Amino acid sequence: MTRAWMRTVFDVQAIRQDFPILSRRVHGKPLVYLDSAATTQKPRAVIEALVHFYEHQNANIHRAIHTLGEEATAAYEETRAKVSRFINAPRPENIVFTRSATEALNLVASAWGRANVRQGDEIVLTQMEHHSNMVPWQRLAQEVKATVKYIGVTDEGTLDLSSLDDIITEKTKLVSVTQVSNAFGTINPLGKIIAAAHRRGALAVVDAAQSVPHMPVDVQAMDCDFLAFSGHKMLGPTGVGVLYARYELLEAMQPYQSGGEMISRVRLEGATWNDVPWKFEAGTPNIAGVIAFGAALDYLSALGMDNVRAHEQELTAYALGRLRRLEDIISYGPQDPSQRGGVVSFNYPDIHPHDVGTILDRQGVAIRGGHHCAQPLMRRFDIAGTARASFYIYNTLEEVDALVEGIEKARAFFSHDR
Ligand code: C6P
Repeated sequence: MTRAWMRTVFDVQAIRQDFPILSRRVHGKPLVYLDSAATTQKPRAVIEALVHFYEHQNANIHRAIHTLGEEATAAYEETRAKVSRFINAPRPENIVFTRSATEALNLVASAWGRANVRQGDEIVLTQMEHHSNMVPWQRLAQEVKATVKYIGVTDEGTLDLSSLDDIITEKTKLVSVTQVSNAFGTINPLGKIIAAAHRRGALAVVDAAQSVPHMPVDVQAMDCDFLAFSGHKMLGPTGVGVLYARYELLEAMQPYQSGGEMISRVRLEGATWNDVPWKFEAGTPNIAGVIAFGAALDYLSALGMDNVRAHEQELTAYALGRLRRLEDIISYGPQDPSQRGGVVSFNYPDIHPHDVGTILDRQGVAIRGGHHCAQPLMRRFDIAGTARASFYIYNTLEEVDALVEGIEKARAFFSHDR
């Protein structure tokens, strides 16, 4: 197979050396990790940052008056500044650390939603949302007697914007949309949707769990009001999420959780709140995780997010081309790689995606099979789930070949079975 067209945007083999786990074997085969949309592997720099913190700096933050506490606080706040630069937020105070993208979205639904969404109001989502960007809004709507409306999905797996002006109306209080579908990889035209929301006076929330790790994201250019993502999907440790919000919104919002850290003064009669963003970070946060997330941001910044995007687009184009040549396979989402992230999602008509995943695992190839926490999207396509391979900076074209060989084996195995 000729690969003369491959543009080498960075040295993938050198990158692979930075990821200790990539040298392990699974069922006697070299690990081919194609499940980065679920969580990415971690480079040595991130693992070492965790160890360094616990070996040299471990202390609680924002309260200690000793050296360790001061160093830990400075390192934690430095990551906040790095996050704000990474997504071009106006200032570090726009960034709230949470446990996950899920918690960031729940924070908005709870702290902003309960105060601003009333009976008869409308919340607009899409049919392709991850459950984390659907269930919190459904619960809010049920609680305050608001209505949830959905932007539909075309047969190609893109958003159907033909009746956008009927869906987003003067009753709409908030529109919350994923930038990239975790299930199909579709990149959504956020500019159009955010502009429509703002024209009607509604706020725009972006679920960026599958975009910030994979492409340059500029919250000011995007003009969103809130944006959520997770550190573990971009080389960082689990247990760290990010909520970006416009400063005035954070100032006007009531706290999400209460307790230590988030207060200014507490009396028996009541309490006043800390400044933004700390009023949204009650209790001891994941200090080591946030600091190590800073190392992940350094790693990605050094590669350049344009390069990350170009690399994934190349892998995706190659994978789509190879999948197209497999008989009977159904591949979901737009076929144009420029309209999708580093995800390919597919099915054989008579084989359950879990079975495809199990056979691939025997070849050392890790993919995800199932509904990908997007059950309404699966229902729209009348399927139980899909098999999904998702790429990142450390994946190679040879690994795409290993995927396709594994798929062919699964196909042969189950044809034999029939
Ligand atoms: N998607 C996947 O395999 P958390 O779990 O909070 O870090 O991320 C939630 C989330 C929110 N939005 C989107 C678009 C996502 O893809 C995810 C996580 C994983 O696709 C786990 S289901």
